[in-house]
Amino acid sequence: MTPMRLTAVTALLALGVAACSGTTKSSVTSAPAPAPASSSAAKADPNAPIKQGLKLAFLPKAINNPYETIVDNAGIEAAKEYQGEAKEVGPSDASASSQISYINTLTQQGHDAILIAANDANAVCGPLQQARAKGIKIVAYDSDAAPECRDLFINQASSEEVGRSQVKLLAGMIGNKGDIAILSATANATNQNTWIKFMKDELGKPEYKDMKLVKVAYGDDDDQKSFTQTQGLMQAYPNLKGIISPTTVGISAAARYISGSKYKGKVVLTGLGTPNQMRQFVKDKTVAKFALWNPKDLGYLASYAAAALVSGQITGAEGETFKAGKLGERTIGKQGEVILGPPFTFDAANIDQFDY
Ligand code: RAM
Repeated sequence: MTPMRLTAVTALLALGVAACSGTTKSSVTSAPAPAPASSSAAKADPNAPIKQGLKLAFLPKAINNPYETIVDNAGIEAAKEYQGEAKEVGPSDASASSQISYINTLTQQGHDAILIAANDANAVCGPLQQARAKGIKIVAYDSDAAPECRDLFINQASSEEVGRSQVKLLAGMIGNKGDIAILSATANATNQNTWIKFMKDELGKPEYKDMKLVKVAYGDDDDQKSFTQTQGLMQAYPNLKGIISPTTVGISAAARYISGSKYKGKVVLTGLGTPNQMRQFVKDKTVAKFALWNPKDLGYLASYAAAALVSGQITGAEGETFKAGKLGERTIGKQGEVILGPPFTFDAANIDQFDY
């Protein structure tokens, strides 16, 4: 953070403290409303250099989620390429309100940007708005916050493509026929809920008329809960033919359960997983195919996008472009969304080529 920014933030903080001491409850609620990203008064300067010494913080859904760790570590490494500093802080569970206190602390510490995989699109909105009012840029990645509360959303893949391709993947393995279930993350997760919406839409097509979605279960991106939920699905739906688990935590827990049960070879499991977590279940034939993107690239892209925002290369408006290091030039789409790329399908033939 530059000295000028620091002074401004310090002054704002001092003002905030002064305003808070001795105020009534009602007067505390009048935080200034920041302008939405698209109406930003600042003009983008694509040739502006990346500012030196940027301070970024990654706030994942939960710090003990191996997927989020890969993403954030890659973002932290990327910051070194442009002489910035990045760190990861976050809650140990992915519940709706678990990130709020972290946002407040990061705001007080005066970071240049907060990057967040939101556990709940709306629960984090107020605190994020307060951060923006202090000049902090907000980049959502992996799981979006409400668009009016962030400057950009770095999406790992087109949400529609993820949702529809997951159904196609499972349908291909069960001959488009039978009862199926979804084992999701938390009930509030923006990314999973968007994918599930497209899965349901895909399932409405005539070619899937013999496939029936009997249940959407939630493992809360908690390994043990996901394991137990899988067990519960098997018991409640004896005719189950397939499960889609669009969460790396869910699919690995479900695979672990199935691999040691009588359902191995009978119930087809697919979803989104990391090759390193899924390798043993592909090798032991519990799982034939699943999908993902490169989580390292997601963190890398988010890191560069935050740096471009803070440096004024972009403001978050549709059509602006920025250079994301080794990933090349990227363009901002509608509603501040930047898409990493298409999902990739892993199977026994290719899984050993990947190490993440
Ligand atoms: C889990 C999380 C994350 C999601 C991946 C696929 O790790 O829910 O948000 O993107 O799965």
